[in-house]
Amino acid sequence: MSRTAFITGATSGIGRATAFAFAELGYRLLLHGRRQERLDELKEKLQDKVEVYTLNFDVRYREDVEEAFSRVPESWQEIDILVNNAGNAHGLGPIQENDPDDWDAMIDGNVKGILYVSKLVMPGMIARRSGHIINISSVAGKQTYPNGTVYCASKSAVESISQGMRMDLNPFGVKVTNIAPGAVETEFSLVRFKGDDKRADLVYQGFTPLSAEDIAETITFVVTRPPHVVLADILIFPTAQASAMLLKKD
Ligand code: NDP
Ligand code: 8X3
Repeated sequence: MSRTAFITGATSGIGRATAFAFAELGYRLLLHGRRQERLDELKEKLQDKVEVYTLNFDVRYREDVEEAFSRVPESWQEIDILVNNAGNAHGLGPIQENDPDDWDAMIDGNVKGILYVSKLVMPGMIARRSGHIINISSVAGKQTYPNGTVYCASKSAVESISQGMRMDLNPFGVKVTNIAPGAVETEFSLVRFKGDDKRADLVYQGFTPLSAEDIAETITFVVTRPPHVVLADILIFPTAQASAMLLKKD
C-alpha cells in the first residue's frame, strides 16, 4: 500500500501546495481544514491521482480533534507522515493593546493544535517503529519581533515541541523535522489583518516572497531522504530576507 500523509491546514497556502506535491509522490492523502468547500475541491482535484480522505475540525478543540479522528477508517489511521501545518497569526500590535481573543486563537491553534493532532498519530508511529512528523514553525519562533509577541511565542513553543518530540520519539525511529519559513505569500497576512486585503498585500510588496510551493518543495525534499537521514531544523527565507525584521525592499 502507498504511504499515507496527513496534512493539517490543507485548505490554503503551504498545506494546500504540500497536498499537490505529495500527490505527485503518490502518497495517500488525509487532508484537513475547516473550510469544507475547499476540502471538497481538493479531493475533486486530486482523487484521480491518489486516494484522498478529508477531515474537518478546528485544531483548537481537543474533543473535536479526537472525535473527528475516531471516525477515520482504520485503513487510514496508519499515518507515515504528519505535517503539522495548520496555524495562523491573529493581529499585529503591542501586547498591551492586543485582543485576548487573538491570543487564544494563536496559543490554542498554533500550539495546542499540534499537540492534540500529534497525540493521536504518534502511537501508531511508535508501534510501527517508523514515521515522520514535520512541524511548521516560523522565523518568528526563533526571533521575536515587536508587535508580534504572542504569535512569536506560539511559534517559539513549536520550536520547543519539535526539539522535545525529536528526543522523545528517538528510541522508536520516528523522525521529527522543524521547518521555519520567513515571508511566504499565502492567506497568512489576510488572516492576520482580519480580511484587510490592502494591508495584507503590502506585506509582500517590494520584494519576491517565498511561495507556498517553495515550502512544499522543501517538505518534499525532507520526506524523500533515505531512512538513515533526518533534516532536523530548516530556516528558509526569501533571498531578500536576512532576519525576522530585516527585509530588503525595492
Ligand atoms: P494560510 O492562512 O494560507 O493557511 C493556514 C491553514 O491553516 C489553512 O488551511 C487553515 O484552514 C488552517 N487553520 C488555521 N487555523 C486553524 C484551526 N484553528 N483549525 C484548523 N485549521 C486551521 O497560511 P500559511 O499557509 O502561510 O500557514 C501555514 C503555516 O505556516 C502556519 O502554521 C503559519 O504560522 C506558518 N508560517 C507561515 C508563514 C508565512 O509567511 N505565510 C511563515 C512562517 C510560518 P481553514 O481556515 O480552512 O481551517
Ligand atoms: C510568518 C512569518 O515574519 O510574519 O510566520 O512572522 S512572520
